[in-house]
Amino acid sequence: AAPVMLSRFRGALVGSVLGDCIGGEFEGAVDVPLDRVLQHLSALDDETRGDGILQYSDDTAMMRCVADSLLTRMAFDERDMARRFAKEYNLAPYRGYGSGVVQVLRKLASPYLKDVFQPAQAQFGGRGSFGNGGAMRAAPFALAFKSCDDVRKYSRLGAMLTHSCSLGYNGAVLQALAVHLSLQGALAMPTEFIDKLISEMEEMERDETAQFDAKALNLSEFPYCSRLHMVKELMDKKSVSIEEVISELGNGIAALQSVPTAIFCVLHCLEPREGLPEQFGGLERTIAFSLALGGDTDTIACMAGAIAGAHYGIDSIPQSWQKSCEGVAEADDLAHRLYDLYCLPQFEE
Ligand code: F2R
Ligand code: MG
Ligand code: MG
Repeated sequence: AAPVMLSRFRGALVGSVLGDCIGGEFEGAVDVPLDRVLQHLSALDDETRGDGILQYSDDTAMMRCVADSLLTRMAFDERDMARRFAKEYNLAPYRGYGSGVVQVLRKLASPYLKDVFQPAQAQFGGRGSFGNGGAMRAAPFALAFKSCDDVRKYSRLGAMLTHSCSLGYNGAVLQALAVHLSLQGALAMPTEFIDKLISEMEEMERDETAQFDAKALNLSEFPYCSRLHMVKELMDKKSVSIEEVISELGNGIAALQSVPTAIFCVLHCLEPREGLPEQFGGLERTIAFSLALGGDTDTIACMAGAIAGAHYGIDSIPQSWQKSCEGVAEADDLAHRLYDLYCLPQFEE
């Protein structure tokens, strides 16, 4: 089973980078006709465009910091991870970071900072960020840890370095668990997969802070569970329009409006879909569908790409797509090293 698992690890991180690079073209767009998406994707086959032409953004920059930190420290080390985020931002501030999170990243650079979770807690008048920045970089937690308990615990803490609102860090846990389950082959049974995620979020949203945040933001009592129930309803429908996905699940920069959406993109594209080329495999369909939603396309495609990549494996990703995106070789290397770490006995529960 080792080669299959390694292929899934590689698929997860390379899929995440591809989603970010390819999805960047439409980030913030309101109406994205499917024709434009397909045109953008077929241009990736044009060999005259040169290697690595599509640049990665903050999604990949921060995902690499998470993976590098877990690999170097062989554990979750909040100070090391925070330092890497700050250093990366300082080196390449032009990667399209969220407008709020940059304040956290600047504070994290201070050598005098005692509590690395404090800058995130000061965001948005003390309410913390509910953006999807914790979720977009969560995939390495799913690869590094064997048990669901550890994936849950460390993806939550890793997100809290920048996102202290429960909507922000719970979105990161949901994304990490989705990748983790997908690595285990759970997408072979889509209904069980979504049911498992619903029961995980039920547990998390019962928490007092989660209940408080949901109320303060005028949301339903169990916001992630409600969205995941909607994912399940949409999964059961024969045909689902782009408009329906946007209105029911969202396509925005908030974790609540993008993590369940990314999960839906993967589930919806497990089968061939009208309007998407017949020759497309599942991962290509997932990326194409994510882009057609518009809104936060780099991040939705990045998260969907990680979940789908973990399911289909590295061989499902066209070489031309891999060649077109910056940072693919580095992501592949990180995936190999995380796989080696995952196989170490001391990394077991
Ligand atoms: N920032 C972007 N895209 C915008 C434009 C980039 C463009 N490519 C360019 O520069 O040309 N994308 C990236 O940001 C998202 C991840 O953001 P993150 O890390 O969560 O940042 P932040 O600042 O914490 O939150 C994002 C925004 O959400 C709103 N928000 C969050 N919490 C809030 C709260 N409690 N109250 C009110 N608003 C809150 C704010 O508008 C934040 O700025 C990804 O899409 C990544 O790709
Ligand atoms: Mg981005
Ligand atoms: Mg984005």
